[in-house]
Amino acid sequence: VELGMGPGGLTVARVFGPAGSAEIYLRGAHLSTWTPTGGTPVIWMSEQSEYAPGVPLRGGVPICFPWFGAHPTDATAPSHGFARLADWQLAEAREAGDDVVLVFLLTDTEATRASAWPHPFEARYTVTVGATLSLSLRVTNRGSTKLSFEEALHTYLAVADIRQTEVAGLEGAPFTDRLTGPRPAESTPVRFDAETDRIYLNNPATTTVTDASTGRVITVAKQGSASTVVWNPWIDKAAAMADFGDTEYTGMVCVETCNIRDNAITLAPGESHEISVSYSAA
Ligand code: TA6
Repeated sequence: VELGMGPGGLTVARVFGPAGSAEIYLRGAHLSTWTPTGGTPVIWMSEQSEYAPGVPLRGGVPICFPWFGAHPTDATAPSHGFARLADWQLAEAREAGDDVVLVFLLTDTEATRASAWPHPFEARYTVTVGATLSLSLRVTNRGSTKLSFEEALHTYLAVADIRQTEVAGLEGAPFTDRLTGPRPAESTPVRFDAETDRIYLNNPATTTVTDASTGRVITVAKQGSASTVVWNPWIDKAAAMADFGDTEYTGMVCVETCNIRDNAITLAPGESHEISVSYSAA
């Protein structure tokens, strides 16, 4: 593991393990790339991503915490919470067999307490880089009152052609489409031919992302997560984002491991909760 200076002057931890390599920016503990040794990148990053203070990276694994989407009451609060804009501390970096394990920490600050979310907390994010990529976020309530929050590992997965990609594992589960509202369960895997923004609640399922154009299957296995979001911005929304190339939507799909909305987490003082997910590509 080496710490270096990345674009925009951001500090980045570069991991070169025997079984896989990765880069994680301390800003947001934001993993931007993971490549199994001998394989091709599994995590997608936009060529247009900004690397400036106050602007989240576009791609990789944004940590959405302590709210998902717009803040419920404060329109000036950042989309998807403050964690992905905060500077996390790299507390540990060690080898474990063929894997490299990194631990990042974030605790409440004057700014977060003054912001739309005045709660003492500790967040511990463990990244295990190897032939698979494992991510685990453990949040502890450091306050004296109960603490409720939303969380998401908002992962951008790389595909060769979204039009030949399907996400399986959610068949039979009802969902809410952010564009058209509650929808009945479908019996077939999710396929993409337009902007897709689906929230599946109360659903612990492992999903697979199959890109028929290359035959690659990415497995997304999660624990401690009751919600899954599947998102592709498609043409118009991609064109509307300055940090998203107009044709880049064809090369990515977000499969997000979350606890949001009805699945938000509530912790008693001193209590912790862990959400984790592992990715493997074959
Ligand atoms: O996870 C899907 C979503 O909520 C979309 O609605 C879209 O807003 C996306 O997240 C990206 O959000 P961001 O704030 O990172 O641009």
